[in-house]
Amino acid sequence: MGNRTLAILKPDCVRKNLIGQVITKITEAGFKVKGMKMVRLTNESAGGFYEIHKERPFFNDLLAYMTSGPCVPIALEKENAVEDFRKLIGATNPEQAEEGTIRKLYAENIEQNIIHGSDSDENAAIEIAHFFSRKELLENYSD
Ligand code: FUP
Repeated sequence: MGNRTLAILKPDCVRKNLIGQVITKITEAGFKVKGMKMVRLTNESAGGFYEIHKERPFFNDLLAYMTSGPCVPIALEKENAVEDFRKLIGATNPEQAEEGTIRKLYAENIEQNIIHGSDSDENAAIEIAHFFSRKELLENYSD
């Protein structure tokens, strides 16, 4: 069971000025912030991050959206981080997300869905490394 996950507060979260509310939800759910920065993704960086979706019909739109403004990647720590965080954010499509989840509360639609959460421990490690150097994290993580 892993204890790390990567969140990204996506460009619509930043545009709607919801950074504070969403981080409050995350920390109230028991996650500790271990790394955080505001970045404007390039096409190359967003394309690498969503490499798995590159053959999907929504890929170009997804890249246009993810590069449309700054976003906030956050490295998080908690026991059972990946699964607990996916529960907290809710289904990819906010219409299908459970009441009280971050996407149900704040997301517009399946594309502009406010927040990302890693879907496995393996991907959490890869995604955290996409945004944070080992040195940046070494000082912040307890293990
Ligand atoms: P999630 O793991 O919940 O972020 O969802 P996915 O990895 O399946 O999808 C990644 C992102 O692609 C979503 F957050 C939004 C976008 N997407 C679409 O725009 N349309 C789709 O049909 C599916 C995903």
